[in-house]
Amino acid sequence: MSDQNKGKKDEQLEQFRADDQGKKLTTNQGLKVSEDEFSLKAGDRGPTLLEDFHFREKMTHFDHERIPERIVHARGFAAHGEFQVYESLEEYTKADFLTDPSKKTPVFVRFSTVAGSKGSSETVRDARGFATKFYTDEGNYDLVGNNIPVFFIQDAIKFPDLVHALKPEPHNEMPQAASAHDTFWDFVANNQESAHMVMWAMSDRAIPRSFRMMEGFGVHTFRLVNKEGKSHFVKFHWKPKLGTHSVVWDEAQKLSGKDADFHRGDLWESIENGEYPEYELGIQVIPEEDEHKFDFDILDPTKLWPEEDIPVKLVGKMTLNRNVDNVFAETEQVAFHPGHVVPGIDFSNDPLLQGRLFSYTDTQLIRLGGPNFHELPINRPVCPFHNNQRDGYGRQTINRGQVSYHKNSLASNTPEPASVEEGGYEHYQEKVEGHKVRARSESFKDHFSQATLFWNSMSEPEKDHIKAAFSFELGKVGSQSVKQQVVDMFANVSEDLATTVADAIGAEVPANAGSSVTKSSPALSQENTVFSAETRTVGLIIADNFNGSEVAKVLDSLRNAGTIVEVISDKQGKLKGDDGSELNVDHTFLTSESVLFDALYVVGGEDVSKSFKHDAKYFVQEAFQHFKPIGATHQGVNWLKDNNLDQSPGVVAGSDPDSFANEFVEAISQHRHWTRDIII
Ligand code: HDD
Repeated sequence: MSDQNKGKKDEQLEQFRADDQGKKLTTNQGLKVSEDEFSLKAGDRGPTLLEDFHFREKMTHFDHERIPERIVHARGFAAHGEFQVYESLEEYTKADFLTDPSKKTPVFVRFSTVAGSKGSSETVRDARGFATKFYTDEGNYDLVGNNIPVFFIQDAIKFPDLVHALKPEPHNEMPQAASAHDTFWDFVANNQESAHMVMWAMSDRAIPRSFRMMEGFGVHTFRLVNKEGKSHFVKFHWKPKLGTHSVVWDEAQKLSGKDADFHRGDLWESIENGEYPEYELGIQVIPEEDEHKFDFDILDPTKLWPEEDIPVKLVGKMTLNRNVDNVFAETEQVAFHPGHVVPGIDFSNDPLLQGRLFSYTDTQLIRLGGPNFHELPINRPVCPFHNNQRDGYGRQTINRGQVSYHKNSLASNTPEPASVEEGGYEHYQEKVEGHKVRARSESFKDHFSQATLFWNSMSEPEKDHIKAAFSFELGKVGSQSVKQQVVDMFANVSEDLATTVADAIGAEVPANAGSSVTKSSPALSQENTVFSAETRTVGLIIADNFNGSEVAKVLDSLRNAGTIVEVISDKQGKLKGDDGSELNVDHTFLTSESVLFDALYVVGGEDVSKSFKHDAKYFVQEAFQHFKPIGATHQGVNWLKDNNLDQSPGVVAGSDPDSFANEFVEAISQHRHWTRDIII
């Protein structure tokens, strides 16, 4: 890691790092150990002795190595980085990290799936968590978001029900990390506020290509409060520099088997290679006085603010530039909480957010074993903290002095509260009145308009994917009644959607299917995202005796365009070109698969075996089915012709290395070629 990436947080973590390599083995008490293979026995064939403190310590520690996994978001992966605001946002907020453009604030970001267990696959259909801890000079600020801007429910009291329905069913603990089962869809049909988020969950957003290629959203409406005490409502966005891209469902399922670590591997490698993932922070702002000017309630977490109506202002950049040293110590023990705020950021009355403000500390108490989890290195703020909280399991701070209460005279009434001017947090003084009621606001009762807005915003391929996703998921549901209820529900979103899905799953379309909503929001379609060939992986299928000089030219162009080329052949070792040049084989047909690459470049070679041709054909056909760019030169061109693939969109065959490379890079940057004549 270069010095420029060392921030305050890194310096703090350094105090806790340990390197065991080259050291003598000791017990936890520091006693040097002379033997670590054999327990202490009465005779070399006799029973083990209780006296063996080394055995007992080693075994006891091992027996206690596991902690409860997160109830949701158990499967996650994280990285360190930094955030810098472009220009002072003092008009809206007094938060120090958002008003000082010279400040680099250390961050720790954990990405996750929601439903699966800690060891589950990463390319399942699910929302992704996108949780950011900003270690600011005024304390930790956590933006605990998802890659989908809305949520399934409107009130936190329903969260246990949602999660019980989504998780594997309790009688047989199946299916793992999947929503394609009866209880989830039964919940959906009977809790129709979920309609909008379900549309997102059935869309390509729920099968991202990479953590680096997905948006993040704070979901709720929050408040920004400036020095003068003026408040604005705000929604937070993360916009990935590489655009928002997805895999296709068949590919996602195959990836689950071929590489269950596909997303963490991608993040880890890109950081190790210095291709640091970047996201811009965006804010949408609504002045307090405009709260009621919209056709939805801005407190309702099942609603987004269309970007065309309320533009996203890009205000800063986050760069992830350092992998963790130890996944348990950092990624597993990090404790996020939407209630970790700093002066200048405040809450709204969104009833989902309000409930989250209770749940997160509560869950850390069981997961991390007591109230001192803030002392774990990854959770410590980079600014000092002082209060009268004491003791508890695993307490590390040695608080000196006689006094641990407020108010006091023995310590001159310290630690003392700070005034607002001194940086003391003051809750926004919103005027609130009302009867104590258990109720849903009338303004929260439209569950379908924005579900249709989302549908209307999709391109034709995106719509096809959504129809296929519903048909898959409901096709896995056993109860005919649940299937019918879901079709009835989504008939409120689109007749086209309901008709296609009903046909696929043997259900009836209700007579009054369809929606009168015609509005769309182009920003929601992935067709309007950023397209780039940067960091795309290209599998080069090649054999001995290839045309050395021409292939070298193409590889230079591909690398100059920022792609990562990996060599695939039928055996490991080195391949020789006709000019004596050499290529190292990275993968064989046995150890890799087309789903692991964004694009294929097929060169082949003279005299390849029948099995080479067979394996290469399988790779190419699968990549083709997944709409991926395929380039071919030399023998590869004939193989494409033999398989009738050469005339399709996104398939580039060529003989001149320069023009071929340009065309192929352009095809790679398009990500997928949906106009291919393929039935999904
Ligand atoms: Fe949550 C974890 C995001 C609603 C209760 N949530 C968790 C994580 C993310 C989110 C990203 C993982 C953090 C990490 O990586 O450690 N959750 C959301 C979003 C929500 C949301 C964007 C809706 C807008 N969550 C939500 C509700 C509740 C919870 C309504 C309960 C009232 N969430 C939890 C939790 C978790 C959690 C049980 C599990 C592990 C943890 O907190 O630390 O407390």
